[in-house]
Amino acid sequence: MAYQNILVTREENIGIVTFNRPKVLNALNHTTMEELSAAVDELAADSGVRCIILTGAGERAFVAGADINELHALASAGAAAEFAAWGQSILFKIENLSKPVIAAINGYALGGGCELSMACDIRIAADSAKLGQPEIDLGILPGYGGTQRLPRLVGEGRAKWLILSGERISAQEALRIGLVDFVVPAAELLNAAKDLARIIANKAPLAVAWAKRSINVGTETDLVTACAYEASQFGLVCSTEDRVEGTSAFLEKRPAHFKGK
Ligand code: CO8
Repeated sequence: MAYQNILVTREENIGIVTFNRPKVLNALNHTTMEELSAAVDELAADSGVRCIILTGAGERAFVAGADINELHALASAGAAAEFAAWGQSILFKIENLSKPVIAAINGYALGGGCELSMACDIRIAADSAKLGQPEIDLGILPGYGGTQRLPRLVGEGRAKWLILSGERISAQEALRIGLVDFVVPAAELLNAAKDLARIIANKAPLAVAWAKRSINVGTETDLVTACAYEASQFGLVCSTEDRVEGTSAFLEKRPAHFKGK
């Protein structure tokens, strides 16, 4: 598919999606969301891709939010609710993808941009990045899962602080409260994301996919049920050729060659 608002590239076994509307700080309009959804499908179906990075073009923004022109033009409560639910379904697709997704936050990650990063598995931020949920300043509230994922990540009080005040925080503050996982110098961001993606991409793909699923399912349920689910996934992963390869390689003191089988 030809994309207008994003770039989709591949490096070794890593897929990179770059939001590419730098003039509007990579704001997410309807077309960009449609393209993001298509790119995720494309990279999911590509067996050569084992890990995905999302980032923004230019030095200023990862994604500065949903496109406010489109929010301004929303005609009815029903249309707005539907628009939000549709966007949420794309973020769920990222969250539930069998391949890990890393957000490389190179600048502003505001509103829908912060929400998008929270649907990713791991967030690495440039030291110059700014994050926040400033929807309150527009007379609205987060609609791409921010009221739900933010408290799960940083706790209810901090989520209420950020969502009710609209305050934008530094990458260091985001690290302190657990909104991002790593902060690196801006010039090193993409390489840091690629280094991590490469490490993950060379692990056993089914073990990676099912470990991700076990964490996702488990963190949304009680501990006993979650551990039972983990045991079922452990059983499943032990039926793979990669389990035989990984354990044999260790015992034979050689590198493992995983096939995703
Ligand atoms: N939408 C559309 N255009 C934008 C956006 C945006 N979110 N953000 C920036 N732009 C545009 C600006 O209008 C400006 O355009 P122009 O050059 O034509 O005037 C250009 O990008 C550059 O921006 P600024 O001149 O404002 O740059 P500054 O450095 O002065 O400020 C900021 C940078 C602080 C990032 C500022 O642009 C800003 O506050 N942007 C808006 C951030 C925001 O409020 N984001 C949340 C949007 S709401 C949202 O994401 C809801 C998600 C859920 C929706 C669910 C239903 C669809």
